[in-house]
Amino acid sequence: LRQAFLGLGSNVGDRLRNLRFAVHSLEEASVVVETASHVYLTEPLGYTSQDPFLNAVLEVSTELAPLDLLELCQRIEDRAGRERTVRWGPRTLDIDILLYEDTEASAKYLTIPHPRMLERRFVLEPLSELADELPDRTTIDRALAECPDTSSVEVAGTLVALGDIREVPLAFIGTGKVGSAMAGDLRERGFTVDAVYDADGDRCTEVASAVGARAAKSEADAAGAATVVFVTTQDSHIRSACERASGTGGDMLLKTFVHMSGSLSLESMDAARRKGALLASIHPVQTFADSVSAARDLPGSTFSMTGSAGARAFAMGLVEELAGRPVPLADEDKALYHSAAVIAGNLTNMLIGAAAEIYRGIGFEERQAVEAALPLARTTLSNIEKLGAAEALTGPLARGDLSTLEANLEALDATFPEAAAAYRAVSLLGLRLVIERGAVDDATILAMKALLEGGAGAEVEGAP
Ligand code: A4P
Ligand code: MG
Repeated sequence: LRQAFLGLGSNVGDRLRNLRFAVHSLEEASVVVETASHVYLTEPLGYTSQDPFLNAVLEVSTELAPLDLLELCQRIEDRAGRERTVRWGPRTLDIDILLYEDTEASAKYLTIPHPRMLERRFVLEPLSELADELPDRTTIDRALAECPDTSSVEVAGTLVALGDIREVPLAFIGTGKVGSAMAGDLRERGFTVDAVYDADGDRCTEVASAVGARAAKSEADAAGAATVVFVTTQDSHIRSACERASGTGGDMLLKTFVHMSGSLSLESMDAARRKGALLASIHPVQTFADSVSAARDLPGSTFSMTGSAGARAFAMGLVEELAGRPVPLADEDKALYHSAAVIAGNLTNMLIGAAAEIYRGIGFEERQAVEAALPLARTTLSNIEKLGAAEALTGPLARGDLSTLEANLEALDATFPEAAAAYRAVSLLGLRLVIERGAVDDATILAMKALLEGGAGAEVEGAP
């Protein structure tokens, strides 16, 4: 795949819609839009008695050769209804090839880099967000400093929406813990929550009045007037909710769909994407037992974000407004990302549960069992925080204590085989930490490994 930068411009009709039409049409043609700059409001250059432009720059990856890419861009311009009347005059959509790999070439129909880009602040400003240098190694910052153009070029918003992020009408489909917490929190921060929808009508009315929004009658009704549609249903309902929300009416080319699932990729909202909507997902790395704690814990959380190019700048802005810490994530890594959260959160819970069950089995009261297990878990966490996982490791594995290890396994095999299996599996993983600590000799590590791999009842010959 080849890397290129495209300059977009529009000053006729619904300018933002035209820029988004370009993004959508490029993606339909298998040009991958990797990143998008902010959208800039710019004073017309050249033929100046025309309306201000919106300009943006896209970084794309493509298999198309330069001339084929040019032809595609011109086809998209034509489909956007551009009429070539006045040179440098008004246009619904202009797509210029600014850079293509490190190419420097001039032919009859195509010059790369774009011949007039250095004289245009409306190209260089957005380009400077995405690229560092030109093929001749001049930095973009340098080109900007030397640019003779003094016309006004101002950030106007993102491809999601222009203007103040707080004035963008939002809708929430699904008002469970995270949806209602998110809607409530955004509303408190001065955002505009236009509508909420929940299949449970009472819940819908209740949350709607709590966040000062309209209680919508259907997914499509909720999405109707919104620019950004949060699909905050259970994961298993995201796909169908999204299909219903984008099924009827409304111009999807002006909407962005956002889900907050930790494990689903953006593909789950494909119904909206096919109609031209931008997609993003944001996911707080946090556990929520109820709505109240969700609202309290959202700010300050780390949020992973994935998104189609046009939606990323907006999603980032949103997380920052929530006082969260955004971490960009590749969409295809979503399942793996989620598995880490399950291991750190849920599996820890399950292991503490197993420990408490063992205590109970040997006569501890329920309360005594929990009181025994929790302080140990807490100290372990704070030691990991202070010393790192390897240095914080204690116990038979850390000491290379084969006989205790063997006694543990034998006792568990006889009374609680599931816990024995978990003990073996987690300890095998933990041998990395033992090796990292470097306090146990290789032979003992091998012997521990054999013991752990042995499974229930396996005979292990002493140390090798
Ligand atoms: N061409 C040569 N090299 C390229 C290239 N790297 N990318 C040829 C794209 N096209 C290239 O372009 C004319 C011919 O340039 C094409 O047929 C192609 O073979 P066009 O898009 O058909 O005509 P145009 O857009 O009217 O002319 P041009 O020269 O592309 O105009 P520009 O340079 O795009 O300027 N002010 C603000 N604030 N913002 C703007 O976006 N745009 C223009 C148009 C004027 N003022 C503006 C803006
Ligand atoms: Mg042009």
